Amino acid sequence: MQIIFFVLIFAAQFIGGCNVEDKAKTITTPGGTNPGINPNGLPPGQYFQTSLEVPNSLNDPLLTTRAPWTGAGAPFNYLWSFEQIEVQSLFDKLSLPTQEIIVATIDTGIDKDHEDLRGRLWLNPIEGAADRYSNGIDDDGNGFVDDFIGWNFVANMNNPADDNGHGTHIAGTIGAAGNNALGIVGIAPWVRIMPLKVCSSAGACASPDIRAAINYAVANGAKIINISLGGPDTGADSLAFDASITNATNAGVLVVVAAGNSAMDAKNMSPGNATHSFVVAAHRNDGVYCSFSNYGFKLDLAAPGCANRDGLETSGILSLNSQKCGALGNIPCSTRTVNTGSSSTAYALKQGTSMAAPHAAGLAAVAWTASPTATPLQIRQALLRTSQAIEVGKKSIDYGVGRLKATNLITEAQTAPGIKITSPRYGTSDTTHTLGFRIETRSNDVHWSLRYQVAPFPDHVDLDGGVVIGSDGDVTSNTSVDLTQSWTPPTAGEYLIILKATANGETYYDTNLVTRP
Ligand SMILES: [Ca+2]
Ligand SMILES: [Ca+2]
Ligand SMILES: [Ca+2]
Repeated sequence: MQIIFFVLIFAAQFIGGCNVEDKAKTITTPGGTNPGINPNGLPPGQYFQTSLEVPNSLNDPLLTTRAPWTGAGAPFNYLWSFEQIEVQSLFDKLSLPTQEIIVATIDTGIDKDHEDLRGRLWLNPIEGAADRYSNGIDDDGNGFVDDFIGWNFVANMNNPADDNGHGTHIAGTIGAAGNNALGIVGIAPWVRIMPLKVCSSAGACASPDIRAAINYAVANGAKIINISLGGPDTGADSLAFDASITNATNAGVLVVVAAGNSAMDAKNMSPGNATHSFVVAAHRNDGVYCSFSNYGFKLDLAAPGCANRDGLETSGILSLNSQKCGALGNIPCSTRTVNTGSSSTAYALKQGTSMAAPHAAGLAAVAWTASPTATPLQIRQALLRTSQAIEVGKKSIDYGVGRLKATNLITEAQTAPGIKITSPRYGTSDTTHTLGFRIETRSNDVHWSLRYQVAPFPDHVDLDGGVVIGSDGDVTSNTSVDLTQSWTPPTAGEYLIILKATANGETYYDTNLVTRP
């Protein structure tokens, strides 16, 4: 089996890095010995609070502080990204669904004892029992022994300790506790985080581990998976990711993937280039795209990922810092970089598309809170529709459909149909293409059309322009259909395919790119 190593795609030191190594690694079968959670450590109850609510007020101190930019010249608050996506105004309009929303973070693990994550972790309903989380028995028969809060696929144990810091940062952006008078607030602070560790302390992540983690998340109830890592497209391995992420989507899970920090076309980065990956680029606090962010029409949208307004290079995304080192997370870190200007080592600034993706994953959780029965394609469309277009009606090569915003998310989550071009894979080259697409209607009929625009493309492509490939009558309300359209591009070249759908006077789009040799 070919083993591909991915690297985390966050901080500046990895820009242009994305090294692929093909050295072999032994993947052991889950199960067997369990060197993980110390039975004398915190009991499961410490990770789980039964009383949940959407916080209507927020007393988290870092929400409004401007340190280390205190003084008259302080240009913006620490949590500028939380402010920019305008999610807090929705909190008092939401009530929690009867089934909790679980967000899996496929990353470097988590600092399970972090003060601002206390009570926020997913707890396996069977393995989490006091007499089951450390008994060495796979009580729920899911193939993982004592997996009470997630899994460590690197060390094959039940302790997904974060010996890097990246995963804890991402978990905090999605779901740090709100209104607890500590630290920050996550975008959806009522979700459960399911930490799945696939990356080493050095940030190397093996693709079979990532796919195993995707499968774990789907099998154990996650609704959203955040993947802030990637590597170059490598053919068969990328096809395997395509299958895993399609399976996740068909199982009702939205997979959000960072676009990558290599300033190259995101279509070359796997697993972001998988058909159903929701691909997130990064923009700064002044709205301009981050210079390292990958680009291209595979992008879905852009979200906060860096900041350098007024030359403040330290003004990245503020979130949680893992204070644990060592494979078991049992060694306090004394030297981990903290750049917040605070004496606390519990919080840190990081920048990258890795930090942008969890903003979208968090808003997906908000959308699902507003519409618990929505499908992943409907949630995807809701996020696209409520984003702030760079040019109205156009898709941008640097931002996708625009900047992530929560403004109309509740309405969109409840009304947007799911529409998605499902085949062929992005960038496929062929003389004739069979274009597959899915339409999942809500309470209104959907009328669809397929069109193309031919390269060279402008930086902002008109989604209403182009040449009609086909269109048809209405897809009736409350149905899901998979349709195909055979199409031969007129000449050699690159084509942007646009699926346009109208429902109740509103317009929705999806795009794909194919070539004719
Ligand atoms: Ca188990
Ligand atoms: Ca057990
Ligand atoms: Ca907090």
